[in-house]
Amino acid sequence: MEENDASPSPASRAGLVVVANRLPVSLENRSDGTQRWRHSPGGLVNALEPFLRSRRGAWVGWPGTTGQEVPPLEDGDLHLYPVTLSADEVGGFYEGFSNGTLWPLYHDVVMPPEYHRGWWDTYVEVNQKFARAAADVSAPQATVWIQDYQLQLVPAMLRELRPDLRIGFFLHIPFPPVELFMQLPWRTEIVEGLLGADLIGFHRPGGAQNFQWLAGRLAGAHSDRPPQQAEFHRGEIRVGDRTVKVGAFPISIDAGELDRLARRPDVRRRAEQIRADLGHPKKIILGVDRLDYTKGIDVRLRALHELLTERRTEPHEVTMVQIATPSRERVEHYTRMREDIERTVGRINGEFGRVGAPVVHYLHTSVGREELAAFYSAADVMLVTPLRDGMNLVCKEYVACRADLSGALVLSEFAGAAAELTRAFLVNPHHLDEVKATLLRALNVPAQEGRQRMGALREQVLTHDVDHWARSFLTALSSAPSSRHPSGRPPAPQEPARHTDWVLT
Ligand code: GDG
Repeated sequence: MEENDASPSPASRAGLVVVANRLPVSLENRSDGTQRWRHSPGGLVNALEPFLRSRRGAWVGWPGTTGQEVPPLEDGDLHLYPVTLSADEVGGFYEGFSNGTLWPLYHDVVMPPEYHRGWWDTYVEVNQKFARAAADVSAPQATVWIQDYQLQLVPAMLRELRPDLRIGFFLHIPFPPVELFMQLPWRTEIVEGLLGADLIGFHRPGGAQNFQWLAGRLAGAHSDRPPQQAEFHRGEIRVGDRTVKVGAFPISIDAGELDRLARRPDVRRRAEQIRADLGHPKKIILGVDRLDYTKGIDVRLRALHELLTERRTEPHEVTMVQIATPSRERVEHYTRMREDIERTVGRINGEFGRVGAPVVHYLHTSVGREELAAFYSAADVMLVTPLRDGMNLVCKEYVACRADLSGALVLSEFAGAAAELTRAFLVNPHHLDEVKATLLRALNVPAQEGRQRMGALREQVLTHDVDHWARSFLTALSSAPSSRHPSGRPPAPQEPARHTDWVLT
């Protein structure tokens, strides 16, 4: 990567800009005092980076270190524009308001959200920083695509700074039911922040509907204007002289790339090696998640524990691998959840494991992409049991790795992906007996039924990939009515979308 000393000159400003909490790379301080950039894994990065790179765009985000000015840099075809944050800002904005307030609130309050005025103040200040950075890096009339719950105030702040821009916002997590959102002391500010966009995208139509209703109720509520300022119609919200489009755009993965990766001979050999290392069990069950309380890792462990206790399955027949990628380790709910999960793993292995043959292999680590594809290829049953998940990319990744149509997917009804992957073994993760029965069905599915199910799942995943998602969003954004573009219409995406079946609610 090449580093530049200065902020971007007008010539190097980008026509397509992604603004996200994190850059697709992190700057790491090493023990020898040197620094290095590392690619950071995660749903959002996996989804957007290839798309943006192919369009020579810019990415604005936090580089992962605190209190250190990091100059803009070029990473091949991608222009990276770091936003510097202090340790206090990370504490209040990221660990506090984003992950201690918004994350649990938007995930059905599966943990109690905390409301602190100090966190909110920092969230406002940091959103302002991101808005200024996006204003600096965007070419005249550029398209700016703001990502996710950490940056919900940026659309309105950016519109204030740069009314010439075309602004899109996509929420990667669920938008909550109205009665839960109404708990938020700063609900009006959040709704008004989002309404600065020309297009607001959600994974599911339900999220878009919830937002539309709230916009009608809350926009303008703190001003002298009469309440109910925003009027909404199907897929559109009128705010003063502007029209904001709202829609559902279910995100996906680079399915073709993963399909090819999983077919590679070295990845297949590694999958066989994993089976051998596990002692050639009859069935391998796999879980892959960020270690997060929304993902229902505890649910699947409890289900397995009860099935073993009731002798409905035998320890020599099944082996479970749980890859739990470290996540948000400074947030209190996460430390407690990790202790609970690790206690349950220890209990299962203590009661049912043998020397050299634990029942659950628990890896608290992040593995490389090829290794992950090998695990997906080795697993007979993939267990995806979130209590609530905006979409969930892991289940789609598993399907993309099953070219021979083997394998079975158990999927929570509360993941956004369940609306598309209807031939999975769908399950209510709050109903433990149902999880147990469904896991047994998946472990014992007749070969022909299994192949039919996997064939249907692959059809959906391979034809609705991340490229399709991004194009659908940008096409909708380019056609969204815009009130203040002084020099005419903003540029359309470089190529026409292959599909435009995005859903208006
Ligand atoms: C948010 C929303 C939505 C995980 N462990 C490793 C690894 N991963 C990769 C997976 C997958 C990604 O991380 C996780 O994506 P998910 O979608 O499952 O979940 P979140 O991180 O919570 O993502 C979610 C998503 O945003 C996109 O909109 O679907 O609902 O919560 O890609 O493969 N990758 C590697 N090693 C690991 O150990 N290489």
